[in-house]
Amino acid sequence: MYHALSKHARWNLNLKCQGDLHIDDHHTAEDTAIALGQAFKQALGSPQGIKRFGTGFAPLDETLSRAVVDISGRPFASIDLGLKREKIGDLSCEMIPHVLESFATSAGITLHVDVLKGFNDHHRAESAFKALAIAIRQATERTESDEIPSTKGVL
Ligand SMILES: [Mn+2]
Repeated sequence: MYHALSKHARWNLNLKCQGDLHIDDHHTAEDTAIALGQAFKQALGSPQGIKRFGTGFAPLDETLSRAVVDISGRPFASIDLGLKREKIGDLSCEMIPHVLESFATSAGITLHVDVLKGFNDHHRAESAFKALAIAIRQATERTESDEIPSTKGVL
């Protein structure tokens, strides 16, 4: 899913993790998301001249996901993926929204991700990350202006 995110957000991502999978997948999933959020924030730098808002819709066969992002400096996440299985591969489904929440919190962005329809949990998770990638790519696009995109002048 990180691969789908980085591919479609057009990031150059190289992620290495030494986790504690002998216990479970919680820290590996959560802490990579926190690190990714921090790296995103650092790579973006000043929000001067970015679009700030981004929306992404991604279908995967019967599934459709929507992600809406605001590079706001206000960490908030509302995630509804509606996953029903316990696991996808070796990853606990409960960790998938947790990854998105952790990423949003550490990146300091407002993020809403909803799977609008779909039956297959693998499709639901994958399309959610693709929708997020599209939304982030749009929000971080540069505009002609180098203004901070906020009426308050700060983000
Ligand atoms: Mn946790």
